[in-house]
Amino acid sequence: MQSTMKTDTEEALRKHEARFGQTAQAFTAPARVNLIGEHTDYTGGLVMPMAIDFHTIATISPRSDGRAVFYSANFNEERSIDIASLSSNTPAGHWSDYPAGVVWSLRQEGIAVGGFNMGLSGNVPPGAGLSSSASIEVAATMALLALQKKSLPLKTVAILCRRTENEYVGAKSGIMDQFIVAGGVAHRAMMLDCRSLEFELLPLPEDERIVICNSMVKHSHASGGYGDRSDEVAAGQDVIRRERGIDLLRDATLIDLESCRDKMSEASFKRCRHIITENARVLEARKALLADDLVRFGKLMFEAHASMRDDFEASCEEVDKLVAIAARQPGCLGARITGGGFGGCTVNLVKSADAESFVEAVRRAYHAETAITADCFVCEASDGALALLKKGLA
Ligand code: GAF
Repeated sequence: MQSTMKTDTEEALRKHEARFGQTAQAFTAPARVNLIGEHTDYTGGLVMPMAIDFHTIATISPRSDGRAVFYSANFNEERSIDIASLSSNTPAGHWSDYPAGVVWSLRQEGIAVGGFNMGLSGNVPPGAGLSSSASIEVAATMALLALQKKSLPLKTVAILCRRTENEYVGAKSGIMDQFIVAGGVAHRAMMLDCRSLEFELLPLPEDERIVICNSMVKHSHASGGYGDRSDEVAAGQDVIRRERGIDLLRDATLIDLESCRDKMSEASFKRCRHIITENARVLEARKALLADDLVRFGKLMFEAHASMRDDFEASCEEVDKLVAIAARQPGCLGARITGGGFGGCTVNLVKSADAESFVEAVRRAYHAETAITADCFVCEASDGALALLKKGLA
């Protein structure tokens, strides 16, 4: 979809000029898919996402009245905010909370932002578990930094966008999405250590493709199960810290967890078991990728799905159906739910030669079972916002 990025950017710049009567600069951020390592990021664990070829475009031009005016082409809606009055308790439960939260978060970082007009547009499906919110946050950050003639390193960009999400929007997410959307590299997956923020770029296989299937069941992180799960994990982690002196679940074993079983709820026990086994799967998946053992990698994806479904209880009937359908298709090596859960997408590892027929077969079978038409795409690992900017493609 990168081929549409240039035309979409030109269109976004034209619309900005028509709406605000000013020429603008444009900045782009991709979406992401997580290959393996779900709900491990906010416990300082391991994840393996890649940036993908969907995009959000933020166009920006200055204004002199100290106001932030946001226009969403997707919603055809405008919102105007007095920048001086922004505080962490002003979110409105609206799409504009994400870019407004970035202005607030930049201020926490010591970067004061003057008035501006910002246009937002893009093709990241919202509520699908592909990080539409991180994509908006990172695109808005790049635009606002450019307006202030500043740049920040990857870690700082990711941290300030996560702060937007946690402290302004009010979603308890980890740092994976913001990090990969800002720091992704074309043709590579990234294994990110969410404790140290050190990362390793990993080659993707040549004979297999990553296919995303959208169950079309929408989720929201600011409400619902995500927050409950993170509370259940935190409660379990507190017990392990107290009882075993182990700070983070990534350093705990299943034996450590078992020894604390009667001191935590059954829910916390199962959530922690998912996190401990999932961190181990990420390490195994890295080894498999480096050894070009995609059969092993796919098996780990199926196991990760079962753990999200049974221990983390963050899947749903439709997504489970998508995974089961995928598993029956020729050339499918692995399939699992991706992202926060409770709906959204599956990520599938499919032999290149079977990828197109896989898409058709999954759509057909899913529709037959649920009467829902799934969006399915064969996707590419893309550059993150910083690499796009560096290459002059933002
Ligand atoms: C969402 C969150 F935003 C991420 O931080 C991560 O926790 C993910 O769900 C689950 O792995 O995308």
